[in-house]
Amino acid sequence: MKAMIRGLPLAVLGAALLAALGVLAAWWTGSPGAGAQVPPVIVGFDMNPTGNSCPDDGVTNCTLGTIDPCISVADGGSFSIDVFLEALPVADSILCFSYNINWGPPDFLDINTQTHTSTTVNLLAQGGAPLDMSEVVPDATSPHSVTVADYGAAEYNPPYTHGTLDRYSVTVSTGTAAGVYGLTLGRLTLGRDVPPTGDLCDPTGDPPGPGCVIWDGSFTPQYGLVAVNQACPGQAPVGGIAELPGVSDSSALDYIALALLAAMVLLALTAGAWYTRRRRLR
Ligand SMILES: [Ca+2]
Ligand SMILES: [Ca+2]
Repeated sequence: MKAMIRGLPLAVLGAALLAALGVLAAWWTGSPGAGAQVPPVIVGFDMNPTGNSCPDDGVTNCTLGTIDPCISVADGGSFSIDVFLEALPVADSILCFSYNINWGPPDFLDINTQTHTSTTVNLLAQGGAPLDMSEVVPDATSPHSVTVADYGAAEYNPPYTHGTLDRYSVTVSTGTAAGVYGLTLGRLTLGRDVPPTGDLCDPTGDPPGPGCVIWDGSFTPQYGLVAVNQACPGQAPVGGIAELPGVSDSSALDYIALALLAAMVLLALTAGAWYTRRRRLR
């Protein structure tokens, strides 16, 4: 019995050290909360383009301001929106992009103008054979189909990790009933020239590529909202990469793992000191 009691601190010390090593190994090797997780590419609507700009100098990253989930506007009113990109892999090679903007019913929106240049992926300003096959504007009927491609060689992206993909000016149809309406993005693909990894945002492609997170009217929380003749629902705008879904969660798990590790080490040191003191007293 005495030997068992005397052995207890050693057992506690060993268990604590093993537990600490286990936590450290789990954290290091990429179990949930691994620090090495690659953030997903985010594509979505910013309902107020203020602060979004791309210098297009081939060096300076684009600027992405606050991502506004909603705009409040009277029927008949006009405003601009951006389709934005966040967490684009550096030095990727986007050769084309395509998507649909969907709205309604009701058919509450007209798209007046579209701009596919001065953006993060400025294919139309690159060499080769750029081609804009997007639906013409004005476009008064959903969906609005966008396809921009470079049929020449791929030019690798400048070190742009975020910014805008396109900008639109739109008008809410006169007589639209008061309500909150959402825009959604469909058939989104960022075609790349780096086989066999597949196209970005296209998990069903051949080969399948990594999917993207789409911040639109179907996302939780909702983005791409147009509040007609009423205020936007209570929803605070968020800014840039700090709000990347998944990243903050994994960071939180990393912190929990580190805290557990610290607690285990402290326990091990305490047990060790107690055991040493007991041996000295004997
Ligand atoms: Ca904005
Ligand atoms: Ca259309």
